[in-house]
Amino acid sequence: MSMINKNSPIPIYYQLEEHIKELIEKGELKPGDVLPPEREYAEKHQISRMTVRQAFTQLVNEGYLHRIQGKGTFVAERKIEQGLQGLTSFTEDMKSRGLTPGNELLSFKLIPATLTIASQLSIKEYDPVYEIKRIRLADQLPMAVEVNHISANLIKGLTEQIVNQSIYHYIEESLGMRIHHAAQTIESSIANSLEAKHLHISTGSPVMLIQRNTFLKNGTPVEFVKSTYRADRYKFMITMNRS
Ligand code: 16G
Repeated sequence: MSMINKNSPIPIYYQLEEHIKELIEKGELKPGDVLPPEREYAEKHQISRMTVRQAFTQLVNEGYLHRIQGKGTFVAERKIEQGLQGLTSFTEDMKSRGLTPGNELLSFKLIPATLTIASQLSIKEYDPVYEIKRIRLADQLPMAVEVNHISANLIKGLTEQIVNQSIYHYIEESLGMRIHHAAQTIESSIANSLEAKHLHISTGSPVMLIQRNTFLKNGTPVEFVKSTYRADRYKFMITMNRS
């Protein structure tokens, strides 16, 4: 029996959309499952293919489904929800979700600070900084591309081995410094060809660009980081109190 009620004032595409969402939420349709073709849905529910396409498009836009050219429409991976209340590291975030954090180190260099980096880190132009480019993985899937700049005079002894694990862990546990607060901006953007390659998405796909300046208690900047997150794998959550 079709769950579409043609006499309802609720648009048919929306009823179908809600029905598919429910199947995904109940786990009857799982990430990676392919959906029956639009034609099949249209025949089964006696509705037009245009209506089915409209429902699919909405679900793609909301991140429930994704299309692969020539292959079909698939159930997307669930988005990782990150709270914005606590100041956490990528490694901590993934572990707290039961996912295995990983890194693919793209480059690790000691370079002289440019004027922009120097002003972000409150150091002098040409002072030594570590520039660390990493792909951040969760259960081996790429989530973000991250470029950190860290003052080498403040955070001493960083190595490739350390940055292949957790930078925050090294700063706090090995150097005994306390990361205290951060200022972060989040904006939407689209992936350039290099980011797209690293994140396994097409050039021009939506991404979230996050910039974080992190400080010690006395206000000394610890890092200046630009992260590009896959918008289809991540969402941010904030709880707000009305005073
Ligand atoms: C997160 C932080 C980044 C920090 C990194 C440390 C965001 C947007 N950025 O990715 O600023 O450098 O964690 O991670 O959350 P790690 O300790 O695992 O190396």
